[in-house]
Parts: sequence; structure tokens; C-alpha cells
Amino acid sequence: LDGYKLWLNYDKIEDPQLASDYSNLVRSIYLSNSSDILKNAQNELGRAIPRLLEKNGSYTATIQPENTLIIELFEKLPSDLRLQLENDFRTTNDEGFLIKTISYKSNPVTVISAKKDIGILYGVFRLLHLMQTHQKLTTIDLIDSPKVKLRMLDHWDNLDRTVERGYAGFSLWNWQKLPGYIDQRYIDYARANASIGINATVLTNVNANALILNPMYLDKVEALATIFRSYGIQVYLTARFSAPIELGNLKTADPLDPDVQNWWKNKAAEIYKRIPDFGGFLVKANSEGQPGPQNYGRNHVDGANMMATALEPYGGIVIWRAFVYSEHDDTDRAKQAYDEFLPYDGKFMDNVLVQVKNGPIDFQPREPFHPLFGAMKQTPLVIEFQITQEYLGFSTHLVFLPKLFEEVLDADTFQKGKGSTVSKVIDGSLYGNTLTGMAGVANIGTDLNWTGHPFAQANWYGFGRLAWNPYLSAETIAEEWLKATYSSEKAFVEPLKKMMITSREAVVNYMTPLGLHHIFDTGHHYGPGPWVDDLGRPDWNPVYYHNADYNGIGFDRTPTGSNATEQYAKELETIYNDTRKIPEKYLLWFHHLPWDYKLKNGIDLWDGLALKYQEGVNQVKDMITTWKNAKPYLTEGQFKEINMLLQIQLKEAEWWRDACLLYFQTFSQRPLPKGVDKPAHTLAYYRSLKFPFAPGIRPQWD
Ligand code: BDP
Repeated sequence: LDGYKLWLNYDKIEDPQLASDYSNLVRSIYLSNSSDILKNAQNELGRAIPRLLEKNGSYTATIQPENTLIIELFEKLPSDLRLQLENDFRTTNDEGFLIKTISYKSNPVTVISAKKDIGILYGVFRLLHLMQTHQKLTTIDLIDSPKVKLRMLDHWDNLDRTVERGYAGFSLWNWQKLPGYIDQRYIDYARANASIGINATVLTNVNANALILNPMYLDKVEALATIFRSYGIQVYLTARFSAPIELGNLKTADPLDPDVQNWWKNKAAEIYKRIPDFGGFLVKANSEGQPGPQNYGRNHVDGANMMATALEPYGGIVIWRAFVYSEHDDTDRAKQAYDEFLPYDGKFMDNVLVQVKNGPIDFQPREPFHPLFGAMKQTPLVIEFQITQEYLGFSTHLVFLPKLFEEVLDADTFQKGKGSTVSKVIDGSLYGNTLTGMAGVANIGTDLNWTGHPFAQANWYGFGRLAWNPYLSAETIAEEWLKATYSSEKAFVEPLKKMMITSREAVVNYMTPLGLHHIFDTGHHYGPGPWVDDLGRPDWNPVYYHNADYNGIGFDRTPTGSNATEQYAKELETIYNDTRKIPEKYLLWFHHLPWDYKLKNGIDLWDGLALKYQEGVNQVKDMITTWKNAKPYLTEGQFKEINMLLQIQLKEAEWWRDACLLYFQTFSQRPLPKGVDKPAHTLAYYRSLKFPFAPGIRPQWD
């Protein structure tokens, strides 16, 4: 009831036909449990079957003709089963699996098989998901393999257990009680991740503390790694570039200094002695005040390759972030990462990946895709999404993020001709790289329901599913999640699915319609602050991004302005430069336009903007109605919790609309069009609102 079980509810199957079909399927199970991962597969079956079917499955010690479900590695299957499956296994990879009904000694049997233990665990989770979502399973034929190698959660967790941009309580990692005390939450976290195929976790914040690399903390990391390993999850840490100074008493962290290089080599040896399958380092360097190679006159390649050299003997990797924008550079911030990193293409070692945020600014409700995707051809790029809702209403607003992720993944970069989508860059198919990855900044904390908003669980779930298969549609994911979490009733699922899908456009509309961006209040990013103009750096100020004046609004990124459009392939550059061709969702991202500019529907920009804000508010009202109609399928508690959250979302959507329109109106000097509600307060009132204790703020931010 409290949401702790996530999508692994395993509610009783009420439909008698389905229940009897499933009972037949688990009447006689063979499952080898010769490793920790396989034991966890068995545990999961043992947990789920009694709940789904109110009876235990029965198990045999060896494979028998009477078995109805055989779960075993491909190479250990009896030869007549192997023969029937051989072909299928040509297309699965090391983490893939197959669930297939075939025959064994003239009896029908369902086989879950894989090349490696982890595939078996994934296969078991998938079978349970199919039951939980009431799929017909009398004959199954399902082969699935992940398309991306690193499916990774980035935790922005600090050692004091605060979480940067975290809105779901404190950090799950109880550093003080580790390694002695193993919280059941670590296990349930790993189960949830394994159930959707997440196989990597970065435990610590990118704004890193060097202490995590000290032996005392490494003992604790080792304890977590031991649990996560048995669910196929590798542990990574963020590495503070200046750690050799802070921990090693060296005078420098210069990547070309032999003592520094040795320090990292020894550190790697020390870590791998404890954690032989340690994943590697995630590094934020020379970005927002973090130390990096540039402090010593070196560049990102020098820094990344130095660490990669230390990790390479153990098969470890470096994930180097491209989230850079300099305070000394007055180039459009949206252009800086591309300008800085493109010249490094081909210069990184083979065990380096560059991690690029989905858009060129910073996890906005909507951004065009980052121009490095497709452009950086010889360097594997990890795409970084933000699952935690820093700029999308924290964990108060219901926003289904897979819709946003899908938009980015489906975007065509045109960098190798038509059809060069971001997905193909990420899964390696466009340029043939084998090291591939997708990272999501986690939205998970100590809240009972893990993610603060119950529907934010869908964003964790959806991220995992898309990391597994970037070609899945947001609709499919919404449906899977709704069924696994709430109910498989069509009359419930259909309207709720629609609500989830629209929720992303709603937040864009009531916060930053038509390509507006970064107009959030300072530091915490809670609520609107389009008027803010007094921060230390121009590119931290909302006025820098919207450029509203008496003439109009928007950021000119065409050749008459910053010319950021030149960083995209010709095909897109032409479209983005042309107000008649550009999709209106990106209009003010790329163009500064007069208030009376005519939108495609013939109305003036000012009116259109105001109507978009209103549309966002209306969409939240519709979400509330949908939720009310779903009441028969919900417990009182479930209904109430989300109803309260939606009411706050509505209030905040109205706040956004009113505050932004009143402010922009001081420039447009035009009345609100018909259909837009009158603001509840004055602009002075909205500007006076202050939130010194808004959650998730980073400690080092003033
Ligand atoms: C921004 C966040 C900041 C992060 C930074 C990053 O406001 O807290 O440290 O991104 O990704 O979105 O490094």
C-alpha cells in the first residue's frame, strides 16, 4: 500500500482462467541455483509465486520429463532442448535471455535460458512481469537482449546522506552503519534494478568528495558491491580530480606528473583488491568549480586518459562528463561543450566514454538534443538523462519522463545521413562502437515509496526499460508500469496511460512553452524566476536565456545571433534557422521574435505564449479528472495521496503561468488573450516569494 514494493507487487491473480494457466506453468520447476545470481532468481520466484497464485511452485532437483518450467543456462540444458534453441541463441548477447515453450520428452515445457546467470535472472523477472501484467502464457516465444551495455543509475548522493537535487528523502546508503549493517533496502533496490535490467550504479555525487576513496569508505563500498553483484550490478564511484592532493598529500594533481599517475594506479589496485569487478570512475572535471586537468594547464584528454591508464589493467572504465561551460567564455553556453569536446574526438583511450546530457543546456523540460550526439564519431558517448525532477516540479509534479527520453532518442541527428538517430548513436549501431551506455540521475531516496511521488517510480522504471531497449515507445512503458503497479483493467489503464503521456507536454506548457528554458528561480530551481538578473555569471541568469525586451522574446541562436545551429548537421541547421520550418516547440530556443510574430495557427506570439501557459494548467485539470475517474480501481489511500499531489501541481502550474505572464507582459505590453485566466496576485507578490529551504539544493551553491 505504501508503494514500497514498486512494480514488483505480485498481486494475487483473480482471473480463474489465468490463475489456472499460470499454476500449470509452475507445477514442476527445475531451476539450478549454483551461483548467487541464480539463487536470487530462485528467491524471486519463491517470493512471487505464492503471492500471485496463493500456492508454492514445486521444484525438482534435476531436469525431469514432468517439468513444466525449466530454468537453466543454455550450455547446461539437455542436448535435445539445446538443439531446439540453438538458432535462437545466435541472436542473444551475454545478458540476454529467452523464454520459450517447446517440447521435452513429448511434453510441452517452457524454458527460460541464457548464456550467463544474469540472463537467467532477467528472464525470471520478465516471466514474473508477464504474469503480474496478466499476459497469456500458454505458449511463449520471447527472445530479448539489452541493446546498451552500461545501463546505469547516477546517484548524486553526498557522504552526509543529503542528495543533490534529491526530492525523495535522504541517501539510501547508510555510510555510518556500513559495512556491518546491511539494510534490506539495498537488496530491494538491487531487485528493482535487476527487474528492469539496470546493471551499473554510481554511488556518489558528481560534485565529489575525495573521502570515498579512503580505505574506511572503500570497506563500505565493498559491502554494497557484494550485494549488488548478486543482482548483476557493478559499482562505480565518482573520483575527485584533486584526490591525490587531498588524500595523498601530493602537491599537485597534474595528470602528467608521474607521482600523480602512480597515486591513481595504486588507488585502482587498492580498489580492485576489494572489488574485483569494480566498474570504474565517473568524473566531473573543470565544471562548475570542480577541480580538473585544466587547473594544471592540461586538457580533458590528459585527465581522462591518465585515469583510464590506472583502471585499464583491471578492465575498468572512465566515464568523463562533457557538462562544461566556462565562466571566462562568453560564447553561448549551449555551444561550449561541443566546441570544447569535438576536437578531442578520437583522442581518448578505448576505456573512456564521454557522458553527455540529453540537451546542450541542462535537463530542461524540453531541449533539442545535444549536438555532440552524432558529431563525435570516434568516441563512445553515454547519454545522461535526469530522472530526478530538478527542473520538472521536483517529486510533487506528475511528469512521465519516458516521453521526454523518447523524444531525444528518436531525434534524427542526420550526421550519417537520414535515420542517424540518437538511439543509434547510443546503442553503438551508427558508428560500430561496442562500449555503449545510458545513465540516469536517480530519483531514489529513503522515502517509503522510494521516489517521493508514486508516479515518479514510473520514471525509474521507464529509464531502465529504455536503457535496455532505446526503441521502446513511451506508451508501451506506461502501460507495462501501470499494469504491474496498479491494475491490468483496460478501463483503468487506457485513460491513465493517456494522462501519463500528456503529463510531459503539460509541464512544458505551464513552465517553458515554445522553446523557453532556464527561467527557474535561483539555486533551488523551485518555481519561476524569469526576472532573475543578478547572479555572478551571466549564464546563470534567466534573463540571459529568454532575452525578453520590448521588441520580443527568445534566444537568437541563428547566424544573426550565437549561431549554435551550426553545430547541427546541415539538414537540421537549415530547419532550425528558418522560422517557417522549425517545429514551434523549439521556436524561442533558436529565435528572438517580435511579440506580434505570427505563429502557424495565425495568432500573435504573445497570445500564443499566453495560451500555451493556460493549456498547461488545463492539462493538469484534466489529469485531476482522470485520476478521479480512476477511483474505483484504487484504494482510498492511493487515491488520496495522488489527488493531493495533483492539487499542488495545479496550484504550482497556475503560479508558473501567472508569474511568467505578468513578467513577460511588462515587455509585451499587451493584454492577456481571451481564454487565459486572470492572475491571482501581482508580479511584485510572485517576485517576493523566497524559498531558502527548498530541497535538493547543493550545499556549495550560494
Ligand atoms: C545541474 C545541477 C547541479 C549539478 C550539475 C551537474 O543544478 O546540481 O551538479 O547539473 O550535472 O543540473 O553536474
